[in-house]
Amino acid sequence: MSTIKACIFDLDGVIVDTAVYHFKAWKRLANHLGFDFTEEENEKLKGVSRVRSLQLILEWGGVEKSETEQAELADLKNSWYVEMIQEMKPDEILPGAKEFLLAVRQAELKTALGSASKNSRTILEKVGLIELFDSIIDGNTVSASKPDPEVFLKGAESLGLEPSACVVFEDAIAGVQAAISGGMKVVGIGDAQTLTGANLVIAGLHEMNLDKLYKL
Ligand code: B16
Ligand code: MG
Repeated sequence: MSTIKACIFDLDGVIVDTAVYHFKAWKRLANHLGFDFTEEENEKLKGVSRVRSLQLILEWGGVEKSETEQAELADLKNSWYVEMIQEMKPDEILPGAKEFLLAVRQAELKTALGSASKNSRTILEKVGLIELFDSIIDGNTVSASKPDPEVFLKGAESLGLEPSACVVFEDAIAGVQAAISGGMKVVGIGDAQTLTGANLVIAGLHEMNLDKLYKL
Protein backbone atom coordinates (compact mmCIF):
# COMPACT_ATOMS: atom_id res chain seq x y z
CA MET A 1 0.00 0.00 0.00
CA SER A 2 1.40 3.41 -0.94
CA THR A 3 1.63 6.17 1.66
CA ILE A 4 0.71 8.74 -1.01
CA LYS A 5 -2.77 10.13 -0.44
CA ALA A 6 -2.80 13.37 -2.45
CA CYS A 7 -1.28 15.34 -5.30
CA ILE A 8 -0.81 19.10 -5.03
CA PHE A 9 -0.39 20.92 -8.33
CA ASP A 10 1.17 24.25 -9.15
CA LEU A 11 -0.87 26.03 -11.86
CA ASP A 12 1.26 28.05 -14.27
CA GLY A 13 3.68 25.74 -16.10
CA VAL A 14 2.09 22.55 -14.78
CA ILE A 15 -1.63 22.66 -15.63
CA VAL A 16 -1.70 25.60 -18.07
CA ASP A 17 0.82 27.95 -19.65
CA THR A 18 -0.26 31.34 -18.34
CA ALA A 19 3.34 32.60 -18.57
CA VAL A 20 2.60 33.75 -22.14
CA TYR A 21 -0.16 36.06 -20.87
CA HIS A 22 1.94 37.28 -17.94
CA PHE A 23 4.67 38.08 -20.48
CA LYS A 24 2.38 40.11 -22.74
CA ALA A 25 0.94 42.07 -19.82
CA TRP A 26 4.33 42.77 -18.16
CA LYS A 27 5.84 43.78 -21.51
CA ARG A 28 2.99 46.21 -22.10
CA LEU A 29 3.59 47.69 -18.65
CA ALA A 30 7.36 47.97 -19.18
CA ASN A 31 6.83 49.65 -22.56
CA HIS A 32 4.30 52.00 -20.95
CA LEU A 33 7.07 52.96 -18.49
CA GLY A 34 9.57 53.47 -21.32
CA PHE A 35 11.72 50.33 -21.31
CA ASP A 36 11.61 46.82 -22.72
CA PHE A 37 11.02 43.43 -21.10
CA THR A 38 12.41 40.21 -22.55
CA GLU A 39 11.34 36.57 -22.55
CA GLU A 40 14.50 35.72 -20.58
CA GLU A 41 13.43 38.12 -17.86
CA ASN A 42 9.92 36.63 -17.91
CA GLU A 43 11.43 33.19 -17.23
CA LYS A 44 12.78 34.52 -13.94
CA LEU A 45 9.27 35.48 -12.83
CA LYS A 46 7.79 31.99 -12.94
CA GLY A 47 6.23 31.22 -9.58
CA VAL A 48 7.09 34.72 -8.30
CA SER A 49 4.23 36.77 -6.81
CA ARG A 50 2.74 39.73 -8.66
CA VAL A 51 4.16 42.38 -6.33
CA ARG A 52 7.64 40.84 -6.28
CA SER A 53 7.56 40.45 -10.09
CA LEU A 54 6.82 44.16 -10.47
CA GLN A 55 9.67 45.10 -8.12
CA LEU A 56 12.10 43.02 -10.18
CA ILE A 57 10.88 44.51 -13.47
CA LEU A 58 11.27 48.05 -12.12
CA GLU A 59 14.80 47.18 -10.99
CA TRP A 60 15.67 45.75 -14.43
CA GLY A 61 14.26 48.89 -16.10
CA GLY A 62 16.14 51.14 -13.67
CA VAL A 63 12.94 52.84 -12.55
CA GLU A 64 11.93 53.74 -9.00
CA LYS A 65 8.31 53.99 -7.88
CA SER A 66 6.64 54.69 -4.55
CA GLU A 67 4.62 51.98 -2.85
CA THR A 68 1.34 53.60 -3.94
CA GLU A 69 2.55 53.82 -7.54
CA GLN A 70 3.69 50.18 -7.39
CA ALA A 71 0.23 49.10 -6.24
CA GLU A 72 -1.35 51.03 -9.13
CA LEU A 73 1.06 49.54 -11.67
CA ALA A 74 0.46 46.00 -10.37
CA ASP A 75 -3.31 46.61 -10.70
CA LEU A 76 -2.87 47.93 -14.23
CA LYS A 77 -0.84 44.88 -15.29
CA ASN A 78 -3.39 42.61 -13.65
CA SER A 79 -6.30 44.29 -15.46
CA TRP A 80 -4.61 43.51 -18.82
CA TYR A 81 -3.80 39.97 -17.69
CA VAL A 82 -7.35 39.32 -16.47
CA GLU A 83 -8.72 40.54 -19.81
CA MET A 84 -6.58 37.93 -21.61
CA ILE A 85 -7.38 35.00 -19.33
CA GLN A 86 -11.13 35.59 -19.81
CA GLU A 87 -10.59 34.13 -23.28
CA MET A 88 -8.84 30.94 -22.07
CA LYS A 89 -10.35 27.68 -23.35
CA PRO A 90 -10.03 23.98 -22.38
CA ASP A 91 -7.65 23.42 -25.31
CA GLU A 92 -5.07 25.44 -23.36
CA ILE A 93 -4.71 22.73 -20.71
CA LEU A 94 -1.16 21.38 -20.98
CA PRO A 95 -0.83 17.86 -22.49
CA GLY A 96 -1.70 15.07 -20.07
CA ALA A 97 -2.80 17.35 -17.22
CA LYS A 98 -6.50 16.56 -17.33
CA GLU A 99 -5.86 12.85 -17.91
CA PHE A 100 -3.52 12.64 -14.90
CA LEU A 101 -5.95 14.58 -12.67
CA LEU A 102 -8.70 12.16 -13.64
CA ALA A 103 -6.47 9.14 -12.98
CA VAL A 104 -5.52 10.50 -9.55
CA ARG A 105 -9.16 11.01 -8.61
CA GLN A 106 -10.11 7.64 -10.03
CA ALA A 107 -7.51 6.10 -7.68
CA GLU A 108 -9.31 7.89 -4.82
CA LEU A 109 -6.40 10.18 -4.06
CA LYS A 110 -7.10 13.84 -3.20
CA THR A 111 -6.14 16.80 -5.37
CA ALA A 112 -5.23 20.36 -4.42
CA LEU A 113 -3.94 23.43 -6.20
CA GLY A 114 -0.91 25.22 -4.73
CA SER A 115 -0.35 28.37 -6.79
CA ALA A 116 1.03 31.86 -6.24
CA SER A 117 -1.64 33.30 -8.53
CA LYS A 118 -4.58 35.33 -7.25
CA ASN A 119 -6.38 34.51 -10.50
CA SER A 120 -6.27 30.74 -10.19
CA ARG A 121 -10.03 30.18 -9.80
CA THR A 122 -10.83 32.19 -12.93
CA ILE A 123 -8.25 30.21 -14.91
CA LEU A 124 -9.46 26.82 -13.66
CA GLU A 125 -13.07 27.78 -14.41
CA LYS A 126 -12.24 28.99 -17.92
CA VAL A 127 -10.40 25.77 -18.84
CA GLY A 128 -13.06 23.62 -17.15
CA LEU A 129 -10.89 21.98 -14.47
CA ILE A 130 -12.18 23.53 -11.25
CA GLU A 131 -14.34 20.50 -10.41
CA LEU A 132 -11.28 18.25 -10.38
CA PHE A 133 -9.71 19.98 -7.35
CA ASP A 134 -10.73 19.10 -3.80
CA SER A 135 -9.05 22.23 -2.50
CA ILE A 136 -7.58 25.44 -3.93
CA ILE A 137 -4.78 27.24 -2.12
CA ASP A 138 -3.45 30.25 -4.00
CA GLY A 139 -2.16 33.81 -3.74
CA ASN A 140 -5.38 34.85 -2.01
CA THR A 141 -4.85 32.44 0.88
CA VAL A 142 -1.11 32.61 1.52
CA SER A 143 1.13 35.37 2.83
CA ALA A 144 4.60 33.91 2.22
CA SER A 145 5.83 33.21 -1.32
CA LYS A 146 7.60 30.06 -2.49
CA PRO A 147 10.30 28.89 -1.53
CA ASP A 148 8.40 29.26 1.75
CA PRO A 149 6.38 26.03 2.09
CA GLU A 150 3.20 27.79 3.32
CA VAL A 151 1.15 27.24 0.15
CA PHE A 152 1.80 23.48 0.12
CA LEU A 153 1.47 23.05 3.89
CA LYS A 154 -1.92 24.76 3.72
CA GLY A 155 -2.78 22.49 0.80
CA ALA A 156 -2.03 19.36 2.84
CA GLU A 157 -3.87 20.76 5.85
CA SER A 158 -6.94 21.63 3.77
CA LEU A 159 -7.13 17.98 2.73
CA GLY A 160 -6.64 16.79 6.32
CA LEU A 161 -3.33 15.11 5.45
CA GLU A 162 0.25 15.08 6.67
CA PRO A 163 2.78 16.68 4.28
CA SER A 164 4.52 13.30 3.91
CA ALA A 165 1.34 11.89 2.29
CA CYS A 166 1.42 14.54 -0.47
CA VAL A 167 3.29 14.81 -3.76
CA VAL A 168 3.81 18.26 -5.25
CA PHE A 169 4.06 18.96 -9.01
CA GLU A 170 6.07 22.11 -9.74
CA ASP A 171 7.85 23.81 -12.64
CA ALA A 172 9.75 26.51 -10.69
CA ILE A 173 12.85 25.84 -8.61
CA ALA A 174 11.43 28.00 -5.78
CA GLY A 175 8.38 25.71 -5.76
CA VAL A 176 10.50 22.55 -5.71
CA GLN A 177 12.39 23.98 -2.74
CA ALA A 178 9.11 24.92 -1.03
CA ALA A 179 7.82 21.34 -1.36
CA ILE A 180 11.07 19.87 -0.03
CA SER A 181 11.18 22.16 2.98
CA GLY A 182 7.52 21.33 3.63
CA GLY A 183 8.46 17.65 3.89
CA MET A 184 6.75 16.54 0.68
CA LYS A 185 7.82 14.52 -2.30
CA VAL A 186 8.11 16.56 -5.45
CA VAL A 187 7.91 15.95 -9.17
CA GLY A 188 9.64 18.67 -11.18
CA ILE A 189 8.13 19.68 -14.52
CA GLY A 190 10.89 20.87 -16.83
CA ASP A 191 14.65 20.53 -16.84
CA ALA A 192 16.43 18.17 -14.39
CA GLN A 193 19.48 20.45 -14.26
CA THR A 194 17.40 23.35 -13.03
CA LEU A 195 14.97 21.46 -10.78
CA THR A 196 17.59 19.94 -8.50
CA GLY A 197 16.33 18.08 -5.46
CA ALA A 198 13.12 16.83 -7.07
CA ASN A 199 12.38 13.10 -6.65
CA LEU A 200 11.61 12.86 -10.35
CA VAL A 201 11.76 15.33 -13.23
CA ILE A 202 9.51 14.96 -16.27
CA ALA A 203 8.80 17.17 -19.29
CA GLY A 204 5.10 17.45 -18.51
CA LEU A 205 2.17 15.60 -16.95
CA HIS A 206 1.77 13.60 -20.18
CA GLU A 207 4.82 11.67 -18.91
CA MET A 208 3.23 10.97 -15.50
CA ASN A 209 1.16 7.98 -14.41
CA LEU A 210 0.05 6.26 -11.20
CA ASP A 211 2.84 3.71 -11.44
CA LYS A 212 5.51 6.42 -11.33
CA LEU A 213 3.58 8.16 -8.54
CA TYR A 214 3.53 5.12 -6.26
CA LYS A 215 7.26 4.51 -6.88
CA LEU A 216 8.32 7.96 -5.65
P1 B16 B 1 -1.16 36.60 -10.33
P2 B16 B 1 2.07 29.64 -10.27
C1 B16 B 1 2.49 32.25 -10.71
O1 B16 B 1 1.74 31.09 -10.93
C2 B16 B 1 3.15 32.69 -12.01
O2 B16 B 1 4.10 31.72 -12.42
C3 B16 B 1 3.84 34.01 -11.81
O3 B16 B 1 4.43 34.42 -13.02
C4 B16 B 1 2.81 35.05 -11.33
O4 B16 B 1 3.43 36.30 -11.10
C5 B16 B 1 2.16 34.53 -10.04
O5 B16 B 1 1.56 33.27 -10.29
C6 B16 B 1 1.11 35.48 -9.51
O6 B16 B 1 0.03 35.52 -10.42
O7 B16 B 1 -0.64 37.91 -10.80
O8 B16 B 1 -2.23 36.00 -11.21
O9 B16 B 1 -1.61 36.64 -8.88
O10 B16 B 1 3.21 29.07 -11.08
O11 B16 B 1 2.41 29.83 -8.80
O12 B16 B 1 0.79 28.90 -10.48
MG1 MG C 1 4.55 27.46 -11.91
